[in-house]
Amino acid sequence: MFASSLIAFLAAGLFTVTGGKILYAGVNESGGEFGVFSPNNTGFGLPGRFNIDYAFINKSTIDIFVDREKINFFRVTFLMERMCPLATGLGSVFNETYFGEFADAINYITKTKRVYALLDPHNYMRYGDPSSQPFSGPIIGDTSDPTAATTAQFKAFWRELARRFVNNPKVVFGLNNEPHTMPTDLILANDQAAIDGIREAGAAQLILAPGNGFTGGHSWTQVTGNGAAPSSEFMNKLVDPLKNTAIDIHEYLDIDFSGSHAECTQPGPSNLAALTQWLKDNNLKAMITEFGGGNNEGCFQAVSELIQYMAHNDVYIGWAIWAAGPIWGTASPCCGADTGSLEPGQVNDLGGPNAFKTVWAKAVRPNIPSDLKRNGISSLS
Ligand SMILES: *[C@@H]1O[C@H](CO)[C@@H](O)[C@H](O)[C@H]1NC(C)=O
Ligand SMILES: *[C@@H]1O[C@H](CO)[C@@H](O)[C@H](O)[C@H]1NC(C)=O
Ligand SMILES: *[C@@H]1O[C@H](CO)[C@@H](O)[C@H](O)[C@H]1NC(C)=O
Ligand SMILES: CC(=O)N[C@H]1CO[C@H](CO)[C@@H](O)[C@@H]1O
Repeated sequence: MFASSLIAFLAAGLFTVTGGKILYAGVNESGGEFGVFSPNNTGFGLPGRFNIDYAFINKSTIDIFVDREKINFFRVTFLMERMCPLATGLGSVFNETYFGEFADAINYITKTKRVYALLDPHNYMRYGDPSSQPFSGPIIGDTSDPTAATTAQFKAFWRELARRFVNNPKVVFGLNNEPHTMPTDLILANDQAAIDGIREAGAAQLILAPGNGFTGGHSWTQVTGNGAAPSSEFMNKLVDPLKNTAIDIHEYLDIDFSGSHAECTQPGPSNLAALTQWLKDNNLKAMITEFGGGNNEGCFQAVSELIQYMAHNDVYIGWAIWAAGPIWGTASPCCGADTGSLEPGQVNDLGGPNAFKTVWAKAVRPNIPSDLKRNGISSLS
């Protein structure tokens, strides 16, 4: 970054640094985006059937997480093609049925249980064809693709979604899940448009902004897919008039950072060192909203180390492990068939205890802070 833009950035100031600690700790609630995976079959699973193809939460397991495990944060996934049907396109026209189902889940978490919920459009910064996520669908804002939704549409979508939650202080806005293989300056433009839309709606809650390369922490300062510039060169240029935006990071601990292998061979702390320094240098904070490990001692240790690393570095304000959620069926969410989901009461792919009884019990539960934020608007402090 040039000195002049550095000064401009410091003047704009994304937010002020306060005493650091983990404010939010919890789990992903996956399922609202399910039922569309069908390679080369555009539109498959749309709109989908509630509680058959997709579902957001099981209220009983939310009770378990909040009442017994004492977490205060859930990342709730949904699919933009369901929220904004293809017929009307990305923007402010929602499918009210789908929105109502989603809002019911968010309201249960935030109003009945009185903890925080991160709204997660699980779309990889793409809209139009989720049939082979993460790679299918036109990239939002790609002006060379006439079928792509525009950055302005993305802004209109976020303005409308934020407007609907403007009076709910326990909501957090996650701009998009895992952008990748696209120009990093376009991610910046889309993130900035969304921030502008949310603030125009009058919503003051915390925003989480992703970078490139599946928003991976280990590669934050590196070139990622198709030669895209490092996230570190762009994501410090975001401007939030309310200074309530943090960086959204994903970090798996297996060999290729995908969360698809049982062994944890990538050390979180050293892989995150460059990101951590960048956050400090730029006065930024981050949350790690996806990470995970398999059902084995090496991963229990690696997951513990990652959570403790965040607790000891005050640029990190929260985390959510991947993933609980009601309708996994035989799809293993993370880290090998013997791991399974974190949904209490379910079994792993082999019929054995799932990750709630293994990974959560061994590596997460002992590391849940006892002083998590319980009241007030979602914010950086
Ligand atoms: C989908 O289409 C691509 C490109 O035409 C092709 O390479 C691939 O084999 C197809 N996949 C399936 C499952 O048909
Ligand atoms: C809206 O969503 C509901 C629930 O998934 C679905 O039944 C309905 O067909 C959808 N409508 C449109 C226009 O997509
Ligand atoms: C919801 O979770 C509870 C507690 O684990 C379980 O008993 C119940 O079967 C679940 N319901 C559904 C529909 O998955
Ligand atoms: C490891 C893993 O499953 N991570 C994922 C988060 O969200 C979707 C699932 O809906 C995956 O495709 C991501 O990569």
